[in-house]
Amino acid sequence: MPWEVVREQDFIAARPSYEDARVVVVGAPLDATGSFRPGTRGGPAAIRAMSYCLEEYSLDLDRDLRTVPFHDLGDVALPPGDVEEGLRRIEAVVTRILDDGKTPVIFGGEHLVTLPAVRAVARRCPSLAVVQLDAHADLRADYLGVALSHATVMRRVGDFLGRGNLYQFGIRSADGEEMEVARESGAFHTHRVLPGLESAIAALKDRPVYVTLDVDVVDPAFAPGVGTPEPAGVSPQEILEAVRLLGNLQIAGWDVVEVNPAYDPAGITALLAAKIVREALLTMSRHRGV
Ligand SMILES: [Mn+2]
Repeated sequence: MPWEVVREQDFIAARPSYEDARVVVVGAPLDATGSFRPGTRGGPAAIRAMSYCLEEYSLDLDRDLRTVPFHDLGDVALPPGDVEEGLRRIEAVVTRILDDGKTPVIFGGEHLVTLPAVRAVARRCPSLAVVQLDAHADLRADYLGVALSHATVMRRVGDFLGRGNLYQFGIRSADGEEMEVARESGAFHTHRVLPGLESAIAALKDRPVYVTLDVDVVDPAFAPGVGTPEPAGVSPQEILEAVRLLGNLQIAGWDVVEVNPAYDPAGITALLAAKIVREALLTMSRHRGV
């Protein structure tokens, strides 16, 4: 096998068969470059554990997750201490999922996991747009002299995809240099998510889209379990509405990153992430006619 994965508990309603799945969930528990407080390596397991708090049925979508053929592959085995090798392994696993004709949904892990995932998806979808829902611009050229970091990840994505293909929403933290770079983004909307997204939907609807959802876009009152909380974020209702809106697009890949169970004593951040994933799986599959 070109990959090595570690399997424990599945996300709720995942099917045992990889072969029959149209969508494949995989964990990427990277926890190496967080700039404030570590713990994201526990993110995928926490999201899976809290998924059992939810119904399979979505009242808002009137659809049941048990009707969606998706598989939970487990977590990519990442070698401690070697970030670049970890990124290579994530890219290899996502590439394999895509080569098998399936859509990847990635659980972080820190935000840097988006880089190899987008690389893999963009190879198959040259006209790819990336939608980022995040408190932070993540557009730094480097962080303390290091190019690969959760604080630089969207700059790196823009470097190879073209920054005009990057659509950013909910941003409420950046430095002056990042704001200069942000002008080159296809869209850069601060503080709120929905109004900007509604105005960008027309530009996005005819192209493949990769969604990267950093849970710190949600206010720390609702999502305290993140590496770098930022006050004054959006509500869970707003982010879930955004997820359902994005589900109308041609989704080529999706990630939910930065869940940090070390700072999530009640599990509410992982629970919100699990609900985001459920709604994403249901909306993606509706579009794909599954
Ligand atoms: Mn962030």
